[in-house]
Amino acid sequence: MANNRPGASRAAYYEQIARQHMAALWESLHSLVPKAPQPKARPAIWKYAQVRDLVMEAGGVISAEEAVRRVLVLENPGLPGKSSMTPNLYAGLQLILPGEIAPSHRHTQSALRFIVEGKGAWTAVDGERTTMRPGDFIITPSWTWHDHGNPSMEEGGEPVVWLDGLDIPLVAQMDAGFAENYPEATQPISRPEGDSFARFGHNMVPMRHRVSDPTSPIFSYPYERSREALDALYRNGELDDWDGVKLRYVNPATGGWPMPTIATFMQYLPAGFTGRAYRSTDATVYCVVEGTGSVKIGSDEFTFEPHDVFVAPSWEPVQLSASKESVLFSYSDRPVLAALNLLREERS
Ligand code: GTQ
Repeated sequence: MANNRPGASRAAYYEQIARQHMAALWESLHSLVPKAPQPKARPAIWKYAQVRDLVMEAGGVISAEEAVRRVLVLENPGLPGKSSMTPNLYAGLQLILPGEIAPSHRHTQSALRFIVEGKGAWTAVDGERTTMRPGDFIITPSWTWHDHGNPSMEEGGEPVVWLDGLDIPLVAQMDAGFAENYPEATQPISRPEGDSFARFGHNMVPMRHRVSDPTSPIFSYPYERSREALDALYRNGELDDWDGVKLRYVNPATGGWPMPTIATFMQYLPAGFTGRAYRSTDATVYCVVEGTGSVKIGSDEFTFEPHDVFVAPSWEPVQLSASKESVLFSYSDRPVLAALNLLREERS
């Protein structure tokens, strides 16, 4: 048999095999097994100044109760229709107005909340509420009941916006999504606010604590504490050429990542800092807390201001610069890459 059939004949052959649900690997081998990551996700930024009004307008479009979660999904322009920021991670801006409740439910997807604007709203997890303040990092572990609420205007409630980070695309890829609604709007409160922080937030853990859960037992990491640590380290002369001063959040019971599928970080860049280029196979979503500057991601360059959200896909070099002293929160799928021995990084 001749092994170099003309194109038309090859095409006919491909049609024949397609009818049997088969395909010619040799046509796609190079893209199925690339020499280096070829992310479909693109570097992108959401300027808060451009989206804030639209987020607030959502409050007039639908109530939190009807929406269940009133969120504008940030969709990577390279992943249209996928509700994804990166292949594994989701991002969205959630709004809760004074007096509203986002009803209790649970799902196998893990969630983080990074508070962007407004204070005083609460989220309840496992019978405990925590109050939100800008810059706080809050965890909703997989399969835990959670509801969000906001005191009424009379009680001093104000609109609160946070960035939701979830492993929705990863869980969908695994076909491992389960969810259910709680029979009431809010779950019963069984522990006073601050209980989990008292147990796990002070470099101590209860005497007979056994690690039975991969997610951190702390569910709120207050900004004040993280900011203070970064500040002290900078004053003490800690400054990495790539990262500035960068800390990762930990599960205090294990020293590992705070969530099984998502790593979180906070970093400080002094005014005038220009970082060197870094790339890694985890894809990272950044949220600017303080300051202004610019970031080069691959061949794109964006300027950033407080509350902007930007994304660095896998293996795109990232270079951060700060014109004013800046604080950046970020999250990535690093625990997944690391667990599967697929984490590679390069500091150049
Ligand atoms: O707050 O539980 O942005 O279930 C997407 C799915 C938020 C939430 C999102 C969710 C939630």
